[in-house]
Amino acid sequence: MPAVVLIGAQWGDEGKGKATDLLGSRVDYVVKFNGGNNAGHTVVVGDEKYALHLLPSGILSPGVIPVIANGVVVDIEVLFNELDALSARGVDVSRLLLSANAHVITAYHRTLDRVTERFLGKRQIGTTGRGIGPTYADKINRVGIRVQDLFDEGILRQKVEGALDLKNHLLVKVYNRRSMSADEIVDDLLAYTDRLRPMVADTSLVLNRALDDGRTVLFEGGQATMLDVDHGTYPFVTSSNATSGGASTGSGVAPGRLDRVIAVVKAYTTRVGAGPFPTELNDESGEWLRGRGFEFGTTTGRPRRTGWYDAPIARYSTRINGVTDFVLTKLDVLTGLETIPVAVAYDVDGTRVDEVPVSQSDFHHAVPIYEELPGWQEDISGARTFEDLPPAAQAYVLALEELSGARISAIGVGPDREAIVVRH
Ligand code: 2SA
Ligand code: GDP
Ligand code: MG
Repeated sequence: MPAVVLIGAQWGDEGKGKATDLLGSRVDYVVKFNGGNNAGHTVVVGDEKYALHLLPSGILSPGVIPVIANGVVVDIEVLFNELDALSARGVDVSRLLLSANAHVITAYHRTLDRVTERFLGKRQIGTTGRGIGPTYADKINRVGIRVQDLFDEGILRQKVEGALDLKNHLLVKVYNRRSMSADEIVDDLLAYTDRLRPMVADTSLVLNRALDDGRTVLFEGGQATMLDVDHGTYPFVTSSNATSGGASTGSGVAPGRLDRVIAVVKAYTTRVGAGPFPTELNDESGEWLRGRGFEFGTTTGRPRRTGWYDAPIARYSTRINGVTDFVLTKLDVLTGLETIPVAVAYDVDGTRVDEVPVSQSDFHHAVPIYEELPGWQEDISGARTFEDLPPAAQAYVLALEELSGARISAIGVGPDREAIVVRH
């Protein structure tokens, strides 16, 4: 498996960090291709728990070269804070490569993210406040700052001044805030250039050469399919392509070179931030799932919204991403239920709909049509083979596989690195 893409099938936090870490021992490169420090991946290694935001999860595997590719937006201060924190815990971070073409999150992007959310009031997206949206907006508007700009002070100053002009107008006239100083922003960025220089590379060239040489590359998606700016629940999405196509544009490795697409899917559903969520539970069952699954944001600590498994979303993910395999996570969280509802389709204004509706307003009021599957009471966290699972848990997995459109190759039964059942 020379090039593998690993993405989230739902609204994020499916356990991609753990899945990447698991594959990490078998790959040579782990590439982050979208998003920035809005991501939050928790990886548990023995007694140690690591929360990664900007860095690819592969940083924890000795021998793996972690790569931050061109599709990522990088907050340089956060980058060094995360590297320093890992170094202090004995992790070797010296192998990291950073694309010269990745865009840089500056102080004005963070400020704009927060003031825009406040301004939106009831219509807010519930962003992580890390400056992600404004940085991608500048990229598309062609007024972004790229990593390579940090190595030419004249160009950097020109670009920051150009980008700030209109923003200061907005900040002062519309948002009633103080204007920001271009000089301060430039000085802050320049302070990092010496430390950045050795890690900056043409990462597309590095990765393509690695594939030419028969190396294995894992592309690790941030956020997830339903948060993708094109295919998610727009406008309640993040501002990048979190689907498998993003692995190509976000890294400069052509689509034809990608061999497998692994989608990580939770045995139920969660979402952080605003937007439609048909199977959401606003009752004790929802509280129960949040408590048992410890569903709180890795980056912001926000409680995650919780609900039952939504098979139309899994099927949609299979279609949009070309999923070849699913990793089903957190099956252990469902232990103890008498029966487990699974959404197999929606009722939209009295009509049964089997696919995710293309109309957002239809999706907003889609009512799930549930099938009840038998639950199990046994602790499954020690299961290491499919046969170790109780018959009802096996049947649950097989039913989801049938409904979701691709094989389930591995099953998570606990947060630990070893708590996994590998089937294929
Ligand atoms: P943004 O900040 O512009 O990307 O926010 C836009 C929407 O995308 C959602 N989003 C996320 N959803 C789930 N997990 C994410 N990462 C963290 C985690 C989140 C956290 O792993 O727990 O700690 O709160 C993530 N990042 C962005 C976000 O909620 C908005 O709906
Ligand atoms: P990511 O953003 O997709 O990497 O996921 P997060 O790390 O934000 O959230 C997933 C959480 O579930 C983390 O706290 C993981 O330690 C935990 N986790 C992953 N797989 C399993 C599993 O199979 N069972 C349980 N109980 N927890 C898991
Ligand atoms: Mg997460």
